[in-house]
Amino acid sequence: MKKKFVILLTLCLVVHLAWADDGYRLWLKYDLLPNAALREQYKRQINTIETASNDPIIQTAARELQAGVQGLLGKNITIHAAKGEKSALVLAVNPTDKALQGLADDGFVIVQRKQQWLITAKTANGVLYGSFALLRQLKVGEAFKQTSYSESPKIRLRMLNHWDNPLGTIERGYAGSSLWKWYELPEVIDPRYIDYARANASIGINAVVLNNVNASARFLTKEYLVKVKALADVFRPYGIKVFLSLNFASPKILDKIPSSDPLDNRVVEWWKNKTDEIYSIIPDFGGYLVKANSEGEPGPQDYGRTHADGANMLASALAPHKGLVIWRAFVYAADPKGDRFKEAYKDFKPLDGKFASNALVQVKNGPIDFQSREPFHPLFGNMPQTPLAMEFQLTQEYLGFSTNWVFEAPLFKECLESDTYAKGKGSTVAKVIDGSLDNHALSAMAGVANTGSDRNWTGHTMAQANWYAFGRLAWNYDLTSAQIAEEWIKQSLTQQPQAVAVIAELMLKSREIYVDFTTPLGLHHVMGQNIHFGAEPWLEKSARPDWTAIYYHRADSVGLGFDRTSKGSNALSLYAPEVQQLWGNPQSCPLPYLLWFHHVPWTQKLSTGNTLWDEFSSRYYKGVASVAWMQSQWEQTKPYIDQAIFSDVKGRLAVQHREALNWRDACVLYFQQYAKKPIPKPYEKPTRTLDELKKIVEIYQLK
Ligand code: GCW
Repeated sequence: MKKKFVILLTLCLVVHLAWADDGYRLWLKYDLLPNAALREQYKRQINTIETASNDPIIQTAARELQAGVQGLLGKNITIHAAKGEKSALVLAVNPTDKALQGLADDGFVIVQRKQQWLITAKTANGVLYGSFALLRQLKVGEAFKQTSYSESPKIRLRMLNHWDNPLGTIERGYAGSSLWKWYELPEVIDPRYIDYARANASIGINAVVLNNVNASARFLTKEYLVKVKALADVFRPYGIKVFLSLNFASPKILDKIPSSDPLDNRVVEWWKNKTDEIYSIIPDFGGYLVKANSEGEPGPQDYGRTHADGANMLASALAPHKGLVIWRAFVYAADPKGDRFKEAYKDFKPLDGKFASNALVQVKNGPIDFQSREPFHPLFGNMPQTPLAMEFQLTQEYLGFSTNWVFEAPLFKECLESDTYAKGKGSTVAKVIDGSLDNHALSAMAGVANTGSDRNWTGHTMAQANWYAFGRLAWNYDLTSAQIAEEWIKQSLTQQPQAVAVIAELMLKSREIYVDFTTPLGLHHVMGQNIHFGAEPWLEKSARPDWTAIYYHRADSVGLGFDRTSKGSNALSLYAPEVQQLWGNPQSCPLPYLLWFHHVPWTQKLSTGNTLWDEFSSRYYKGVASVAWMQSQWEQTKPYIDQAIFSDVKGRLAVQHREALNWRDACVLYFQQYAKKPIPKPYEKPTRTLDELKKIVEIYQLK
């Protein structure tokens, strides 16, 4: 009896282990393709992998294809030198190939010709991306319909920004600690570094900034540079360049130079020597990312110099090595009477045209700070002489950390598709970023990484899709959110059509649901002061006025919202006239942006037919109900999803529901004090009091 029980238990465990999926493999699962017909078709077509090149990147591509084909098709295949055999998958770099004309260096062509598959590109990187594209096609279970298929990335530098600190913590990281084990490096190479590189390469990411923009000067010491080199060596065969964030006061901190003034020769010399040293260790080092004169970080303004002075000093140290300086525009002076919305514009607009040719200015998608919805940043379209890089945040600082399910592709696309009207209709933010609007050769899109040491990389399994979506959109921002969601689901979770449809719908609605139960109608920055997932609309005092909630929502007995028209801060005037027209009139301003630009009376009738108060408070109730809907929809996927992932997401949805209720009750009760109106029918008044909710927030804030 005992023995039988043990056998049964062991069996259960084996079955469980074989079935359990911990999310580690992301979208790179090479399990046998369920579609047998397709499998047989590809099996006939692919016998060997041929490559004439010893280039490490081509070798990476060949090995990845080998692993992929073996797993997906269940067929052993070998890699060997080019022989021109039938049914070979041939990898070739051929810059003069006519088929590649007009494609970017990283672009590729996949051709089926004379019973061969050819992946051709101008560079080894292109071949790598082509190989991953072929694998993607296999993984999603589709055959190539065309005999010739090509892609070319729209953005040159597709980069992740890690906000990782030397001691292993991550600023705004919700998926464990840093992936980089600084203490063990350079001697110990965690195999996870390789899987990280594979994941990035598979979606076209070709650059990473390893450390936090609130940078420790320590990263520039010899001791750390050899650690950075070890990572650069791992990433190089995956086509990924390494960058570092720097502390602008490094000359002072590290070598006691009495100043860090960018126009002081000792400082110029210091950066030149340091940069030369870095390149002697890492010859293909990418360059520097800089947060300066922002939130207490040092910078050129400490010496009465401009951001351009600072950037150009570094740019000239980097230029002989073809390195880049990426200078962040996230700056805002603490002015109680001002409007933070306008700060970056005020500092940077006058500097347009003053940056060196190897400098880019990196701008967050919106003017405040990665809120669940922001209008596009007014610098886009207003600095035509400067290549502007986009900064999106993948880590969900203001989107519910890793307990809320928010698919960010719609948020990214909303910004990229916004029209700046800088050169007339169609001057989208995407065209500013990709350099096509103003003819810039440099272009970059950065995502603040959401990765960490959690086994599934991103804490919430669904947040893997944000990493994936970022890479895919940086490569091709014309992909739709629906396409990206479907690709990701089919590669990561399931190919069962009904489950794919259910999950895709959840993903596509998730961001709007989050907006509804947190900050509807353009409300913004009313989250908890330290821990940014809870509501704290009553926050009146902080170290700076623009870190409070009341600075932004401006609730009073008349109404709600920040007047940024000419009667208010006039931030609207920073945009082109067409944009001003779109957002400037409270009667016609699209509801998602209403409270960003207008102080609207509680009693004003909106386009929905409801008054502001009724619409606003109803959104919170609808948002909570939508989370309950997400929970019930998720149940439907149970038969088709790995059980470990199913249960984990189910648990996180339950947490999201609890948090949504907290947001709803806190905001509805708080703002009701100003609106002095009843909760609209058919909704019930919250059963908790405002004081009770304040207590909950206090507990979360660890006050
Ligand atoms: O949103 C704020 C974050 C800070 C961050 C800063 C920035 C790295 O709360 O944690 O610091 O933005 O982007 O520099």
